[in-house]
Amino acid sequence: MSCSMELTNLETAVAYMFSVFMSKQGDNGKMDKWDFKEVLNKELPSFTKGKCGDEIFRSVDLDEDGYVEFREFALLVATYASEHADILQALVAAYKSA
Ligand SMILES: [Ca+2]
Repeated sequence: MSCSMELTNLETAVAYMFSVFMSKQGDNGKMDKWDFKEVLNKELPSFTKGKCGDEIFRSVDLDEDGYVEFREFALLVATYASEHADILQALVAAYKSA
């Protein structure tokens, strides 16, 4: 195993996803609805366009505790990626041309 801390692009993407969650989690280690909706608008607008933040929150909060845990957040991102090939292709094209 390498001792280098150089990250691959995929590791960077996963680390960024975790850092987004960490920046908005409360003292209980979870994201409340207000911060979750802010993250949706700021970080995932391509996937959430035209959708209701409250509905997304209800579908993401799998244990129905009123908060989003990292596991629930990661599942949301993975679900968006796996179920929206059209959006992903547009994002990849934009990424490659940047
Ligand atoms: Ca929850």
